Amino acid sequence: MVFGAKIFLLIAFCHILRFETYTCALNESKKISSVHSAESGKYTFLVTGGYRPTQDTLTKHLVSIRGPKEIKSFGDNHFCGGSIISPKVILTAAHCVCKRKTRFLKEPSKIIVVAGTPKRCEAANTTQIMKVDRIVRHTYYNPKTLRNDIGILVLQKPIHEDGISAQSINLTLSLTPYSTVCTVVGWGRVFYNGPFPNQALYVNVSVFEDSYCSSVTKKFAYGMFCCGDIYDHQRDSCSGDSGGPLICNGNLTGIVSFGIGCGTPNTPGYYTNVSSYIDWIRKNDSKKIRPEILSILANIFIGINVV
Ligand code: 4AZ
Repeated sequence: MVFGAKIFLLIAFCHILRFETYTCALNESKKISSVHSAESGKYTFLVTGGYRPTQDTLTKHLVSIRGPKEIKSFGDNHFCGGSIISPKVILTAAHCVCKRKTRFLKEPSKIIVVAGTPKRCEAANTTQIMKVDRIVRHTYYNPKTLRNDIGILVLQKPIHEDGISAQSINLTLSLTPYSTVCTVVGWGRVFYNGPFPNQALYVNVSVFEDSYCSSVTKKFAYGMFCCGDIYDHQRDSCSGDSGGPLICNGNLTGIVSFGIGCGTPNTPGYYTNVSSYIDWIRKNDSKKIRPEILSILANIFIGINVV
């Protein structure tokens, strides 16, 4: 092959890589554009069916993922949750980092990450507003089936971790047994189509058996698990909680992914199983060039040298 053709191939390859980095699967998530008013008195609970913690030890792991500009006031651009897994890395859902109903990733400049803010609408002296350097979504994320609903935001600068307002959380490395009681933390709607709370809320749910998760929806697949409370169907995550943490025994075990409404009787919430994606997370949380890409590049260069 002539030298010019090889250079052309190399440039084309780099463009394909760039394109791959900026595209992702169709996104089913609905953009949160308006805040509905709560029908007061109709709902017993404040996440859906959640509570205000008396001792808040988990919100320090949670960040608010927001659009680039507030609409009217601080925090009204919140659309998803995320978890701090290292000072520069936020783990979230793929559907939070993709443009709606497209395979395209949002631009890093169109997302901001707010850490150290237990109250969504109030900037405190612990509040850290972070810019995004790089966005990654799982290569096989599928917005129709919601398989592989996992994504990473790499920040431009590290979050200052003080152990109180902002702190990394450890990942759960192995499967969590059924019936384990876990906690979702988030600023998601307090009931289906309801308002978003100011304070991050907790909801305790237990891990259900896979056979039950798959009996409720055909979407259930590898890399997911489902949770709820058999005695209280209102205990659930909801939109705005998406991408945020489900924490079991102090570790990050699930990422809020999807559901059939929120708090609907006999329909659990579905979570991305963090322990199924440990290798993917490790591969994508740093700037290292993937080994398979290195080898393709090396082949091209060796080819050029040989001819
Ligand atoms: C959502 O729309 C959503 N009940 C997230 C979680 C659940 C439902 C909906 C789980 O982002």
